[in-house]
Amino acid sequence: MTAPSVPADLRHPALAAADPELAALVAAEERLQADTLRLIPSENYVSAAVLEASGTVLQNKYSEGYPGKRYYEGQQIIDQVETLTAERAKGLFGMDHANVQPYSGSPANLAVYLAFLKPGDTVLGMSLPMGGHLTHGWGVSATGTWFNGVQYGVRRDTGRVDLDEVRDLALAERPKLIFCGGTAVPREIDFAGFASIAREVGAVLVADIAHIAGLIAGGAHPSPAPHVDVVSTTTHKTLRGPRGAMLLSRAEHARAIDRAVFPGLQGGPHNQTTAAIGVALREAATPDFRSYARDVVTNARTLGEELAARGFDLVSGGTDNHLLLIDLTAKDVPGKVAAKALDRAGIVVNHNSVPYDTRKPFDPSGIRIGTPALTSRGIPASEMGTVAEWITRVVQAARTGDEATVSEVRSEVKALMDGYPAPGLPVS
Ligand code: DSN
Repeated sequence: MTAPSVPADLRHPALAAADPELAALVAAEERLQADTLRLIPSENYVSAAVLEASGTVLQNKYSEGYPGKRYYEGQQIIDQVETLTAERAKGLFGMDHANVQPYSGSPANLAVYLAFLKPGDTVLGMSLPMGGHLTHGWGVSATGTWFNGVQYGVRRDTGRVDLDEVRDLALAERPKLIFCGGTAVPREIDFAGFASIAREVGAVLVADIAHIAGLIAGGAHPSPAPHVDVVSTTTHKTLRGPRGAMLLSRAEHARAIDRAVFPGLQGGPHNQTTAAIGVALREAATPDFRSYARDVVTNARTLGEELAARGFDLVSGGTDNHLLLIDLTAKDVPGKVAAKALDRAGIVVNHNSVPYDTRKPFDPSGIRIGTPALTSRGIPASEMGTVAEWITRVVQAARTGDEATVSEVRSEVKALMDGYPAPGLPVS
């Protein structure tokens, strides 16, 4: 992917003419994304083609229902857009059925509950502070309020999921639904191991692959397809598509999933997003994307080694995927203080709870970082030592209040970013 060399203020002429105030904000965000080292593992840069598809006239159409069975007329083209995108999703992920209408990951997961559970039924998922997602049955989420959420975690000594513990919980609680996957899981997910437990207790197994969908598509993480009943994923993380989601399933669950998404939860699908998902799926089926997925993992692994060599405490000791979870307790800096200092230095991460955290979720002990976005810029593993050194200097500066170092790093970050233009963004 190459970045267009159009100045930011000329890229959206109609917007600039109609609403200069918002156009200026868009241009400023473009500048920010161009100039900073974006390490939030759930973020990425989409291609110019995905951006274009997201802003098309497809957004003008209502199309409640599914191809061939709509509640509105005029679907000659929209049906084709949705069918093409769903076929690409099925092919790429090797599942029988694809629903490409969920608005995002949380609605997609809620649709899974609606498809298979009644209020009060038991769901087994990874707990949020251990790396899971709100919608895997965590208390403050609707999924932990309307359903009986039972949660597994990671072992204190390894930082990894213990399938014996998951099995014991499943046998004791007899969940109807089991989620595997999460939002702060640096290690490979054992889909076969979870499937064996789900079979034993008669539960529906859902793989939430939102974070690793691009790695799976690119062959850099094992696929859940042979093992699970349902796959839930967002489309905008490692998969590098627009903000959206998909539910894939075995044929026998297709009707339940479709009915849960519409009319169960949603109205009209966002057709411009569907098209952009289709574009991203086409991109993800290319050899270039396979290289990208491999490079994401190589970069994360290398960055992890460089950070560990500088005394950082990585949850589980490292990573198998795109993500690193770092416990800053030994560095004597709270995660949020470090994350804010890194942000001032042009390195964008998020503060994050670590397993068994003694601090509160809004002021936790850790930070979470990942390599999908920097790899989309083509930044190679040979630069990960530099990135680790910046993080080391800024975390130290955060502890001592050394703003001069923070500013110094910001200039160095900008210089490196100028050498690696980001997809879809202006280069000047
Ligand atoms: N908010 C997403 C993340 O950052 O991982 C999960 O939904």
